Amino acid sequence: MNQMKMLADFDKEGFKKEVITNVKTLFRKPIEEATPQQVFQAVSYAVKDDIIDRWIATHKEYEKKNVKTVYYLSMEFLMGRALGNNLINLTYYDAVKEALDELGFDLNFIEDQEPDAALGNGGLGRLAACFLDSLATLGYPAYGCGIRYKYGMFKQGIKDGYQVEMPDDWLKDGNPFEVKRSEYAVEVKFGGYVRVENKNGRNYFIQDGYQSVRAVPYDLPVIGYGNNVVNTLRIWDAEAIQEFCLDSFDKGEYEKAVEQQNLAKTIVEVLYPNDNHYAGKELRLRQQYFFISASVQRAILKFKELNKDIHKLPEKVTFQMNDTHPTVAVAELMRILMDEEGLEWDDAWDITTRTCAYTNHTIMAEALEKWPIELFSRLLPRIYQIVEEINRRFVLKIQEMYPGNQDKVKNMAVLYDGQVKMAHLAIAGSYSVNGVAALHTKILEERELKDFYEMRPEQFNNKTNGITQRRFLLHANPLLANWITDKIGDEWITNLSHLKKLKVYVNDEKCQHEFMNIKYQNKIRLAKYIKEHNNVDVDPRSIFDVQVKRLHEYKRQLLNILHVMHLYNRLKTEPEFDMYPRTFIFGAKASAGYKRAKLIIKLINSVADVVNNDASIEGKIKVVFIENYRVSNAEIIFAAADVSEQISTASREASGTGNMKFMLNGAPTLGTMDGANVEIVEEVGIENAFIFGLSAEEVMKYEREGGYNPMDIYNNNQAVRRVLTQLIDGTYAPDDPDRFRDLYDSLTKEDVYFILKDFDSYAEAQQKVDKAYQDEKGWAKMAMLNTACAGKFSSDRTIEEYAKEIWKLKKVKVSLDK
Ligand code: H2P
Repeated sequence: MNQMKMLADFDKEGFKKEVITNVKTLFRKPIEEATPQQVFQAVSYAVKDDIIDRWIATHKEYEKKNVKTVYYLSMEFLMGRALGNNLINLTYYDAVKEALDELGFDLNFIEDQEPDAALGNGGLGRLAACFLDSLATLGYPAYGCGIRYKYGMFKQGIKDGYQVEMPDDWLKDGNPFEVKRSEYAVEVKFGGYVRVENKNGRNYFIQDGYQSVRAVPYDLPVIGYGNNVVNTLRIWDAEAIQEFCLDSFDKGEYEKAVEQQNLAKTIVEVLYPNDNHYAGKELRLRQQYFFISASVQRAILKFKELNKDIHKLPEKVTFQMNDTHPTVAVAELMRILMDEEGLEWDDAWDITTRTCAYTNHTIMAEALEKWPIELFSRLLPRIYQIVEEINRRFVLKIQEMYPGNQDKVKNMAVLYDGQVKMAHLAIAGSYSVNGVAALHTKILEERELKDFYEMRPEQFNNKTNGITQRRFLLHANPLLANWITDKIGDEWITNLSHLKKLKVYVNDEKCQHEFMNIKYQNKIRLAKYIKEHNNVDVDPRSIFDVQVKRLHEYKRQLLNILHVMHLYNRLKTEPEFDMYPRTFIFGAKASAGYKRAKLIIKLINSVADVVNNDASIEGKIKVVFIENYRVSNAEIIFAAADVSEQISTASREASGTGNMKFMLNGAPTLGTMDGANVEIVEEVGIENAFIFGLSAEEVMKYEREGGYNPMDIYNNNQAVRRVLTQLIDGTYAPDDPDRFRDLYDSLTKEDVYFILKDFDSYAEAQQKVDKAYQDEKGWAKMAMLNTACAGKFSSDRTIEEYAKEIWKLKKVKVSLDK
C-alpha cells in the first residue's frame, strides 16, 4: 500500500526520541508520567516537525512560480480532528502506529484525546474542509480563510431526553498544529463616518471616528496525500489595537481601550450554531466583515509582493465565497481597489467581477441573508456607500435590459425594502454562480434565481458536491480500505473512480462474505461506542438504520421517528406482523433557539425509552440517539451503517454530503429524489436504492397551489391517525401529555414538509428494506455496488471541476530536497 511506500522516509527511532523529548520540554515530565492528552500533544508536535519542511517548500514553490491561488472564504470549516488525518496524508499512519506501540501507546486512544475542530455547523462547513483536503492532494494553490472562534459548535448533552448545550472550549489545551503569524496582522475598522477629501482633483473617502480591531492570523497546515504539498487554513483571531495604558488619566482614552478590548473579544468568541437559518444578529455581520476584510487585505498585500500591476489580480487570485456569508468581499475588494489602490470605479469593478465567485447552498427563504440597511450602513459606512453604488448601476442595467419592468428591479436589486440582499450582491459581483448538485442548480436556474439566470446564463454552473475518501474511508474504515486495496490496488486513494473495478466482485460469494464481515466488525465497533456513551445494548446483527445530520424540519427526522412509532404499533397489535430486528440510530444537533427541532429530539428519546424497555417486542426495534454527533464519531457511524436515511422533502436539500459518505461505506440510500440522491441513484441504479415520496416537481407544484390539506390524510389513513394521536395522548409523555402538541399541530395544520403526504410511501420503502436485507446475497451485492459506484462523489472530482472551470488553477509539484 502507498502507506508502505513512504515508510522509507520515516525515521522511526528519531520520531520516538522526539516524542519523549517533547513530553519533557513541554510538560517537564518523563513520558511514563505523561497524561494521554500530554502524549497527544507531544506526538502532534513531532508530526508537525515533519509537516513544516513540506509547508515551507510548498510556499517557496508557489512563490517561485507566482501561481494563481484560490482563497476559499468561509465562515465555517468543520475540520474534525487533525492528527489521524495528517498522518494518513503524510502516509505515516502505520509507521507512527508502530512507533507508538513500541512506546506503549495505542494510536487510536491518542487520537481520541484531540478535541474536534468544530468551526462549523453541518454540511456547508464540512464541505469546506473536504475541499481543502482535495485542493492539497491535487496540488492546487489554495488558502482557506475563516475565523478562529474561541468556542466552536456547542457540545451536546442529553438530559432527561432533552438537548442541553455546553460550550466547546476546544483551545483549552492549545492547538499543537497552529502557527500564529503576528507579522501578517491587519486592522479592520467598524462604524464611524466617511469623510471626503479632495487631493489633486480626485475625491478620497476616508473612514473616521471608527472602532477597530487587529486581525491576527493563525495558520493550520492542510496536507496533501503523499505529495509533499501543504496548503494553509488561515483563521483569524481578533486583538485590541490599543493596549490599556494605565498611566493615562485621560478618561476618554481609557474607555476607548476598554471598548476595543471588548469588541475584539466578542467578535471571535463563538460560532453561531444556526444551520440553514439567518438570525440577523449585528455581531454576526461584524464577524463577516472582520474575517473578510482581513483575508482580502492580506491577499492583496501578498499579490503585490510578486506582482506590480493590480489589474492582473484576476489572473492570480480568485475569491470563492462559500454561501452569502462572505459576500461583503465584493464591496471590500472594491474599497481596497479604489480607496487604497486609487483605481476608478469601472476599473475596480472589472477586476472585482473577474475575481469573485459565489456558491449557493440553499434555496430556503429562511436562510437568505438580508441585512437591514440601518444596521449595515451604521456598522460599515464606507462599504455601504459602495454597495449603494453597486446597486444603482446594477438597477440601471436591469432597466436597460427590461425597460419599464418594475418586477425585475424588485426581484433583483441589491437594495430593496430597506434591506441589503446578500445573495444579489454576490451574484452582481461575481463571474460564477454555482449550485451544489444538478437538481439544485436546475431549481436555481428555473425558479429561485430565474431572473438572474435569464440575464446572464453563462454565469451559472453546477458543481455537484463531494467528500474526501481519505478521511471517510481510509481513516474512518481501515478494514474496508485495506480490503479494497487488496482487491484493486491503492489508486482509489487519490482517484476514487477506480472503485468501479470492484464491480467484478459483487457476485462472488467469498467477496460478499468478506465485505459483509467487515461491515459486521464495524457494527461491533459502533455497538461498543453506543454502549460506552449511551449505555444501550444494541445487537450488531440487527439492521443499522442511520440518520445523522443537523436536526431540521426539512430533513424530516420526524418522519423517521413517526414511522418507528408505527412499526412499534404493528408489533404490538398485529400478531401476524413480523420484522427483521432493526436499530434506528439518530445523531443530530438542533440550533439552540430552534424549539421545534429540540422537541423532536425529546420525542426520539421518549420513543427510545418506551420501545427499548418493552420486552414484549423481543428487541425487534431499538432506538438510539447518539449524543454530540460530530466529525469524529461520524467516522465510526458511517462505517457501520446498513441503511442511509436521506429523507428530506424533495427540492429542499441542496445536495447532502452525508449521503455520499454512507454510499462510500456500502450503505444503500433510503431516500427521496432530492439533492445529490438523484445522482447517487444515477450512478448505482435505482434497484440498488430505496426511493420514495413526492418528487421536487410535485412538491413545488403543491407549493405554487398553496400546499395540500394534511387533514385528508388524517381522516383517511388509520395508521397515520394512530401515531398522530399518540403524540397527544401521553403514550410517549405520560407526565405531560401535551408535551408534543406542537408537533401534532404542525403536522395536522400545515405539514409544510409533506411528512404525512410521504408517510405511506416511506413505510412501503422501509418494508422493501426489511425484505431486501433478508436476502443475504442480494444485500451484500447491493452494498458492494454502492461502494463500487461511489467514485463520482469524491471531492477530488468536485475540486477538479472548480479548478478547471471556475478558478483556472494550475497544479504544482513539490519535492523535498533532503
Ligand atoms: C448545506 C445544504 C446541503 C449541502 C451543504 C454543502 C447548507 O448543508 O443544506 O444540502 O450539501 O450545504 O453544499 P447543511 O444543511 O448540512 O448545513
